[in-house]
Amino acid sequence: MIKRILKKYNIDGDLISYERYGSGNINKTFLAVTSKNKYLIQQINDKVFTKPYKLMENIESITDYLKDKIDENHKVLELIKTKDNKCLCYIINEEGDREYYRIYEYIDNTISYDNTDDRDIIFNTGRAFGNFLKLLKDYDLDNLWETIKDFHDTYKRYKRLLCDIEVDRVGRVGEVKKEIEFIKKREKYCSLIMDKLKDGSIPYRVTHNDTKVNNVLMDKDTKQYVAVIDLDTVMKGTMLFDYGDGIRSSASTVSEAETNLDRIYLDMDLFKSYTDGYLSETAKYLTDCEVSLMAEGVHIILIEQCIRFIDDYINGDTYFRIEYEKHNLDRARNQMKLLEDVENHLKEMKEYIYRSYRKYR
Ligand code: ADP
Ligand code: GN1
Ligand code: MG
Repeated sequence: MIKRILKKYNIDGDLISYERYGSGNINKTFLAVTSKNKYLIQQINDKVFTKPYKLMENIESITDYLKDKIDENHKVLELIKTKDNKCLCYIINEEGDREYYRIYEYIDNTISYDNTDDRDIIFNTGRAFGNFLKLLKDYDLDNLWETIKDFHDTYKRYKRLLCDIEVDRVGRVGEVKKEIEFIKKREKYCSLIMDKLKDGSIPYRVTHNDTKVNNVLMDKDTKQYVAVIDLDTVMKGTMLFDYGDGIRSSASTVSEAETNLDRIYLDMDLFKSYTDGYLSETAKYLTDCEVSLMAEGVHIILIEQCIRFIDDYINGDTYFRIEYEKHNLDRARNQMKLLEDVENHLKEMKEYIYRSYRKYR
């Protein structure tokens, strides 16, 4: 299969080996080694990204734009073209369905972390996503397709969860009553940020929308960031969710895979490092209202993540890749524990955000 795909692309050398790669929850990723180079092959999850050609138009346009802006120490994802000069190909699988594939140049000597307690790495992760926002600040917002509709509309996701609870498609609702109550208690927060976007209190920007710590490639030796990756969700949005999701995944004491709830906390040192990294790149461009809501960005993206994992569990695991039956339930419980700890630190977080903002603006 990998050979069939490679044949369609302008590839250097002959295939020597390939293996599944990375720990992304959505796409299927392979590292292929040829006699001359290394390539990152991805099967696009077309249940999640239902318009793969439009998705690739976004990525092509964003990467072209960034190439002219990036400094010599950093890299932009490099798409490999097919023999007929496209960024995407498909093959027909044994069931007669299309499978969509793209290929990136493999960025060597890098690593992506699912979790780390190294403050320098987290500072640099914040810088990477902050720099990404900064480089795209003049990019035309309306030049991007919406690759997943209402991706960070937390309230719509909440309403969808309520519907899915009613339907109880696979009979799991009875098992997660406690978790559902936990989420329902937080309904009032769900629409806060979208309302501010819609009434113009905060600006739409070109945002990454999936600022997980493992969506940055770090240099293995220097701990500097090399490239921001996973550009499938780059769309018009708010920086509050980019910052929030960055803290959610970078400043937890453990990864999303942790099932021992006693080990899950917000690490305030990592929180400070990420915040400093992010604001060192962005403080000069943010509005007062955005800065005033950054802690809420963390709070609300965590509520959203709890909603998404529980909803997927209730629906029979149709969205996130799972490795075992209760994986989504465990992920939801992990995020709930982190959310409670964030709620206990909101005041302290806000104070630090302002301190860091004053330092960098
Ligand atoms: P997903 O959408 O499934 O999260 P990603 O695009 O994030 O997929 O890729 C999964 C993993 O593959 C990343 O976390 C990273 O470790 C690795 N990766 C992705 N692109 C590259 C690349 N161009 N060079 C090196 N590693 C990469
Ligand atoms: C997915 O693709 P990946 O693993 O970087 C998801 C994010 C979630 C994250 C939770 C397109 O990210 O939104 O926050 O899992 N990406 C998409 O781990 O839904
Ligand atoms: Mg990813």
